Amino acid sequence: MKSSRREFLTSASAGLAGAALYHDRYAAALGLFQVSPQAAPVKLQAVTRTLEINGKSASVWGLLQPNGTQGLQSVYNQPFRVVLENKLTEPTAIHWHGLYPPNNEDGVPGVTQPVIRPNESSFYNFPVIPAGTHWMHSHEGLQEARLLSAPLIVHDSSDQSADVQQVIVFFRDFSFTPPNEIYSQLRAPKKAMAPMGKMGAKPDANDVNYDAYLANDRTLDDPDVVRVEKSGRVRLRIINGSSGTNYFVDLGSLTGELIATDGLPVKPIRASRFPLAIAQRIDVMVQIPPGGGSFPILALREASREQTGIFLATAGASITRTPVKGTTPTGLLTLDQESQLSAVTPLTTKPVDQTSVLRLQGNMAKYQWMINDIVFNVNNPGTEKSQVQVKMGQRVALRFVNETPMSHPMHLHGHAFEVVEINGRPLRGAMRDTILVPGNATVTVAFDANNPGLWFVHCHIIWHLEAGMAALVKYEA
Ligand SMILES: [Cu+2]
Repeated sequence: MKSSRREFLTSASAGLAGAALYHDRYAAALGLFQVSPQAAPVKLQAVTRTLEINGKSASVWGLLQPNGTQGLQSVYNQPFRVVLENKLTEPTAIHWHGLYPPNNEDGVPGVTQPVIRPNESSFYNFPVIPAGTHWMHSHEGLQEARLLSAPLIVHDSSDQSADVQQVIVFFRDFSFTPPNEIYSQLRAPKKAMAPMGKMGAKPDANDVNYDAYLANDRTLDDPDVVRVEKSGRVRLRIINGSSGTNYFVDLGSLTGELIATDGLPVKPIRASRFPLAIAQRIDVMVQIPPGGGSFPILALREASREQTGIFLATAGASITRTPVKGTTPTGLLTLDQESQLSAVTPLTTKPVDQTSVLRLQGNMAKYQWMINDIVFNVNNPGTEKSQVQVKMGQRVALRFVNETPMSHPMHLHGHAFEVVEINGRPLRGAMRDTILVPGNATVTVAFDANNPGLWFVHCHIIWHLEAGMAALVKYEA
C-alpha cells in the first residue's frame, strides 16, 4: 500500500522537487514552488474567475499562479520571491497571513505599502518563516469577501519526508450580494438601540447570513472528494478563510490529533470536533481505518445549521449525500479546547515588560466597532495614532477585554503570540496569530517585540474591521 502511493506521488509530482502531493480536483491545482535565489520569482495574479455556486454562476476573485494553481506553497526559510500582479479593475494589496515578513512587505495598504493599481505589480522577497498552514488575503476594503484569498503553505523538512498525505481544506463563506451592499445593509439606520455592551444582550453570532459556505470552492451539493488510502495517515491543513463565519470542524466518525494552531505546533490533543474561528488554521492528523470508506470533514457554522465540507474517500467508496443544512443547530464557539492547548515551542520564560489593554466595543445602532473608544479609519490608516507603543526586545502582553456580547477573532500582524490568560486564569497556551475573544470575555496574549515597524492588530470579521475595530502596534525608533 505504501509503495503504491509512493509511486503515485513520484510520478505525479515529477518536476516538483519530490514534494508533497495533493490528489483532489481543487488541490491538484495547488502546486509546490521551490525557488532558488537564481530562479525567476513566482508570479501570482489577482484575477476574476467563475465558480458555480448553488446552481448559479458566481463571479469571484482569486489569487492564482499563471498555471491556475491557487495560492502558494513553499519551504521553510526559502526566499519568498513573488511578483504579485493586479489583473483586477480595482487597486488591491495582499497580506501574507501567518508569515513574519519585514514590515514593508506585509501588504496593508496605507500602513505598510501603497495599493497595487490595476495592471501594476509588486515584488516581495524575504525568508519564508514560520513553517505551517497559512493563507493570503486582500487587505483592501471588502475584497476578501469576494474570495480574494488563497492557501499559503510553508513546508518544513519533516513534512516532506513523512509518509503522510497532505490535504488542504480551505473554508470560505460567499454571498451573491456584493460586499459593499452587505455592508450598507449592516450600517443602515436601525431602531433606537443602546450601545452594545450596555444592553446586557445575549451572546450573539453571525452578522451576515451568506448564500453559501464553501470548502475548496464547493458546497456539499457537489463536494470536493480527496482520494485516500486504507490505513493511510492524512494531515489535514484546515484554513478558515471566511469573511464572517466561525465554524466547528467535525471529523464525523474519525478522531483527529490536533498538531498545530495557526501553523505553529501544539502538544497533540485528540478530538473529533475542533473550534475554528475566522482566519485561524488547524493541522489535524487522521488515520484512515483499514477497511476504508468515505469520511466527511465538515465545517459546521457557528450557532446555526449550515455546513460545508470535503470527503476523504478510499477507492470505490461511495459518498453519502450530506445536506447543506444539518438537523441540529450548533452553539457558540468557546475557549474550552483552547485552554487545554500548549505550544511545542512556547515563548521563553521571562517577565512581561508591558501590558496594553485593548477594549473591544461596538455600537449596533450605528454599526460601529471600536477599540478603546476609537473607531479606526481603515480607509486612511496612516493617519491613525498607534495605541500600542513597544520597544524592540520587549515582552509585550495584549489584553483583549471584550465589552460586547459578540466574539471577535483578533489578529496581530507580523508576530506570533502565546495565549497566556483566559478570563483571569493564567496558562501557557498555544502559539497563534489569531485568537477568538468570546463575548464579554478577557483573553491575554504575549509576544516578543522582534519585528520592527508599524503593525495592524484587528478583528478579522471583515465587517467589523471595515467599521473600525483595529489598532496599530508601533515600534519606537
Ligand atoms: Cu469583531
